[in-house]
Amino acid sequence: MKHLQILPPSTVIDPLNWCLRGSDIAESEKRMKHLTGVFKDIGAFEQMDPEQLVYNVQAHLPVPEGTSGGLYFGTTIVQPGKVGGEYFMTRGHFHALEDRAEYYWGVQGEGMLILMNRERESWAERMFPGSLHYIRGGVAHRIANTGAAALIIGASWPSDAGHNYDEISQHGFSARLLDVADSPTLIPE
Ligand code: PAN
Ligand code: ZN
Repeated sequence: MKHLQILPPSTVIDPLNWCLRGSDIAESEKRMKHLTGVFKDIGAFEQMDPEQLVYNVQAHLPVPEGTSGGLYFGTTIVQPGKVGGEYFMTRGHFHALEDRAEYYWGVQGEGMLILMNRERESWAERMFPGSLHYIRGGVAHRIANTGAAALIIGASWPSDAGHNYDEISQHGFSARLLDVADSPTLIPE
């Protein structure tokens, strides 16, 4: 049917804010009320507005979840802010299939990609417009917004990677990114 046709793309990315429009797009948002247990300072967390938006994700999912050989693409926007001294950040996860890797890259704003391997060693990479990050399989990943404006990042991951959130929600990362004297610093748990 498509033979010799010239077609518009089924999905487009807005070059200004990297929002996706078109087909096969899933959207999710995480407000403070969805992030119980994520931040260290429970007292500060309880003072936050539960409706405060922390981050949202748009993902282009052109094949069913679990398809081997397929790829997904997503944009994550993390709002600026802190809970106590801890920057707004994503929940973070290992991939369910341990050897599945992922690319992240910085689009707008300033942030940090926080990584932890299976030996529970944690480190971080600075994110800024144009920064590129290859996340190996078996490495848990989350992003934190260390700037004053929204942090926008792009990501692409295999459609059979899956997400293992349980392990991070039970054991956390081995370090947290805190503002220490106006400087993002990894503090061991
Ligand atoms: C990203 C993340 C996204 C939100 O698309 O899913 O940044 O973070 P959490 O999923 O940890 O809440 C990705 O890493 N996909 O594999
Ligand atoms: Zn991932």
